[in-house]
Amino acid sequence: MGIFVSRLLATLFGDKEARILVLGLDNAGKTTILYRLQVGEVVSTIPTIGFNVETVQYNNIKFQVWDLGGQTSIRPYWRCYYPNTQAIIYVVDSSDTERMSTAQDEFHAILQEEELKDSVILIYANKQDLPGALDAAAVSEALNLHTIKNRQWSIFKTSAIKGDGLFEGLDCVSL
Ligand SMILES: Nc1nc2c(ncn2[C@@H]2O[C@H](COP(=O)(O)OP(=O)(O)OP(=O)(O)O)[C@@H](O)[C@H]2O)c(=O)[nH]1
Ligand SMILES: [Mg+2]
Repeated sequence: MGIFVSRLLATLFGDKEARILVLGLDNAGKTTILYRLQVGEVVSTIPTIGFNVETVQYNNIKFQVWDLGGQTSIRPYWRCYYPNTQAIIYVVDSSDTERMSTAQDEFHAILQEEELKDSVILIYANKQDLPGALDAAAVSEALNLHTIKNRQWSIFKTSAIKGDGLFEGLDCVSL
């Protein structure tokens, strides 16, 4: 279909699109979340080197969801994906209490990024199904969310394995 025709259809039928980046430390559950959102199933994952991108249709909006690898050596490449991002989903492994301060550092570095200053911030306190997982209040405290000023943000309790809480965040991304 020609680009003109597809734009015309988009205008007529209100076909909105939003670009979402899924960020967070390695092993947080980002890729599992992406495929839970897209195919509704738990897929087996390997650590992501680079990215995965999929389109998720929800609430009449097409979300282009980018899942980036979270290993230390590839975090510097996250910024290549920042332009034109409507929302960040920052995924935390709520059971990984040892790395909460690293998760906090990386999160606040993202908040400082000029290119992301207008992006909606969603925090997914993931792996709520695991014993010992911190609840949303404890993850909020560990990430110092109370220090965020002048930004729209929300935290959600999620379990990518059970499929809990994942779509609630997308409700917050209105265009
Ligand atoms: N129990 C539990 N395990 C989860 C959950 N989400 C993801 N996992 C598991 O955590 C491991 C890592 O998940 P991934 O989705 O590959 O993690 P990632 O954030 O994409 O990691 P990188 O690609 O290395 O950045 C896998 O074994 C998942 O099955 C969850 O909600 N609960
Ligand atoms: Mg991954």
